[in-house]
Amino acid sequence: MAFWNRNKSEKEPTLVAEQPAPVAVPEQPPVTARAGDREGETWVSRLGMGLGKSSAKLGQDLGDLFTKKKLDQDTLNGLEDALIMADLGPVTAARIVAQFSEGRFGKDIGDDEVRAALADIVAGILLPVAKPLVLHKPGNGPFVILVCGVNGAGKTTTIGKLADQWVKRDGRKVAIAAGDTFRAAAVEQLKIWADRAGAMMISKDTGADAAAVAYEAYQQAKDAGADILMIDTAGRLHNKKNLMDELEKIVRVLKKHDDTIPHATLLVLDSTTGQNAHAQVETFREITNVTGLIVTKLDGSAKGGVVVGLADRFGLPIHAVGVGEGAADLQPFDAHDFARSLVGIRG
Ligand SMILES: Nc1nc2c(ncn2[C@@H]2O[C@H](COP(=O)(O)OP(=O)(O)O)[C@@H](O)[C@H]2O)c(=O)[nH]1
Ligand SMILES: [Mg+2]
Repeated sequence: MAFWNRNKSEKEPTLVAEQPAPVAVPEQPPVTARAGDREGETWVSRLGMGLGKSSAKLGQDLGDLFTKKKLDQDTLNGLEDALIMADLGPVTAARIVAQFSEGRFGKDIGDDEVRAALADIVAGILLPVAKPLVLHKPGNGPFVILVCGVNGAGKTTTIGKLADQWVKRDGRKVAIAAGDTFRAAAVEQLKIWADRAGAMMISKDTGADAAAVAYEAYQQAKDAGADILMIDTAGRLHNKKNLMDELEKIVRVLKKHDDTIPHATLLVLDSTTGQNAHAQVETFREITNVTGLIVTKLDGSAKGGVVVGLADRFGLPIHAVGVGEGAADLQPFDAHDFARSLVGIRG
């Protein structure tokens, strides 16, 4: 089956700069509503509105650069700067500019043609990674998904959205394990999502061993006949060693049940952290076998271009993107729509 798809009471160190992340689970749109059902609004337009922050700047820069004249080196340098400013990263920006100038250098080129050409090039980078998460039913146990990422990236929210969609849209039986055992509020937040989705929630007391939660959750999910088990984890560990130890232990104990577990390990990245997302991918790949990405907060990000750099550099599948806080705001990642939106092509 193809899935297209804080109340910070204490100060805790993270891998990235602290960012305000209210813990409150927002009001949901009606369960049957999808982003596309909102009046006159498709998820792409929602992405467009959000990416507006990224594309407004890039769009403006492109407009200033290309005023119907021959494509020269100065303009290409300006284009490279504009792409870097839009968070695509220097290596990817240089690659795009090189491809763009091919066959166009010294020729007259207008604004629309520039946007269309750039959208094509960006889509070409994104297409290979725009892959749905493919679920299967392994033997008699659930399909196990380990969800990792730094504090505030959107792990818990993403798990809630996935659960909601898989239960309500696909009729799957979903279990969720509260592997972020640091704070009661973290478990509570997950429970609200699980209850709303109609998913089974498996948790232990605050401070419990996350690996023990994961180990027992698998057995309980299996006994209950769950199709999917998602394991939430903490990203607020004190340093990389702690993070590594905890995730490794979770994976190790899961493998005692079955060597093929976890079947997927998703890294959740907050697009508003821009280039820092690269460091997060590197760190988590050292720690665990990341099989795919989910990029969140594209609805309000001025740094959506980072997605292009991530795709270009790591080639990891991007399964879905977060475009809001509601259950319907997790959407399949569409390479062409994203590319067009980024360079400011509407509709
Ligand atoms: N606008 C927006 N907010 C999001 C999105 N995903 C998560 N959030 C918010 O980001 C904050 C942190 O999310 P959370 O799931 O608690 O992060 P975690 O620490 O990784 O579990 C919460 O306020 C979420 O509502 C998204 O796609 N768009
Ligand atoms: Mg969380």
